[in-house]
Amino acid sequence: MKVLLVFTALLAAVFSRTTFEGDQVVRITPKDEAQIIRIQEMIEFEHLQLDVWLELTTQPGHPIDIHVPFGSLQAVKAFLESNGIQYSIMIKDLQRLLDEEAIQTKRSRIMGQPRNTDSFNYAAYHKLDEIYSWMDMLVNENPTLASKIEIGRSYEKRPLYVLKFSTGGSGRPAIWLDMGIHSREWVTQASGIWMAKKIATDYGRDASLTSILNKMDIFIEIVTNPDGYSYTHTNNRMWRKTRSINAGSSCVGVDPNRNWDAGFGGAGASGNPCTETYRGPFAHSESEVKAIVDFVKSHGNFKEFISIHSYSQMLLYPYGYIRTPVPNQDELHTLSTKAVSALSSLYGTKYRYGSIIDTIYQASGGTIDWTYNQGIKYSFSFELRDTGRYGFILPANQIIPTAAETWLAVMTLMEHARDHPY
Ligand code: BHK
Ligand code: ZN
Repeated sequence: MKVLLVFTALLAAVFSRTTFEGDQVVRITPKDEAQIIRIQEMIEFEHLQLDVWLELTTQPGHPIDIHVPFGSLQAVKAFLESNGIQYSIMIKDLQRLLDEEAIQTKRSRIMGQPRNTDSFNYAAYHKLDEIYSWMDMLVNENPTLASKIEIGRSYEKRPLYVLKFSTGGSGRPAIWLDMGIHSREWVTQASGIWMAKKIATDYGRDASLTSILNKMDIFIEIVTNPDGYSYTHTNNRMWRKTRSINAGSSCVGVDPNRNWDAGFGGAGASGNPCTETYRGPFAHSESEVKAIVDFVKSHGNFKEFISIHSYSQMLLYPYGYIRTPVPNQDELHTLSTKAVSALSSLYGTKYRYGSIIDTIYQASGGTIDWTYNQGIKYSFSFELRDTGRYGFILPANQIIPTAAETWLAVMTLMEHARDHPY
């Protein structure tokens, strides 16, 4: 009997979904360097199980959002108060927000399986198999424009699919877009779906997109981290990293945005597998990263690379691992001004922009630093909505507005690449 009980408990531990009842997301605003150091110490205290959602910058006066488990709340608040550090509660009960999201997702499913990409619900979050079925429908409906390429397999052997939009030619200059390299950033995959549909719809109708596609190919990897994405649906909505097993550690996963061979192992990443910014054992150790590396190298003609994250509303360009400005920083900055202004023209959404290291913080081993160093001089990263009210749990009714406004910025970036061949 006792053995059975222990076994049942073990099973529950292995298969149960992580819940977040009473957990809060706390926004902390340090007023000086000393407070930043205290906060950093608190984050590194593993026992508290803190998960940094957003570090705006490591400068005084800029907020940090931290997901605090229920069991650590008292200790964290006492610590902050005793150090005179200002904080506010962004999310009062994380699980309540997740339950609401799950209800919305279920509600959207009563429509049943869509028969084509027109009846697909773009205003809802979808599971991996639904997204993969949607890809097949899109390709079937647009056989002369769209195709699907499997560029590799994830750690758990899921296919890594890239949609290719091409009107012909061979080895044309190309534009890359990826979403969901951090699996919990759900609005990014959802926006990717919307954008791919937009491309299929607008080709031959919208003059600017048509002229882009008459010169260049567009590649989109919508679910860049499918193992993580699947895990966010089945086990832990807040999963960020890959799902690879780390030798000598019980902690799972590598941060795929610290795993690239650009300043790999430097400041702005962690060597501890139990952190959310673990860089991995070596550069390109993650098959999800390696697949893109191999694809980009063998293609050899990518001119623009756009990697999409959420949240915090920012448009970023290299570098993240060093302070040295890139040679075409002025061009990237001016272009960012234009892109952000196009974005805000739709709903007034405000974006900050600049280099990664100046705008967020030092981050080594990041995607667009590697692509830039490969010679892709139009390398950008977005951080989509919002600025923290919902964070990663952005309500589904914001998917289409987010995708539509972002698309205006993406079009601006693509038009620039079209008009400045190199
Ligand atoms: C974005 C692009 C390049 C380097 C860093 C970032 C910020 C990103 C990160 O990897 O720390 C923050 C994040 O996931 C939320 O999208
Ligand atoms: Zn991210």
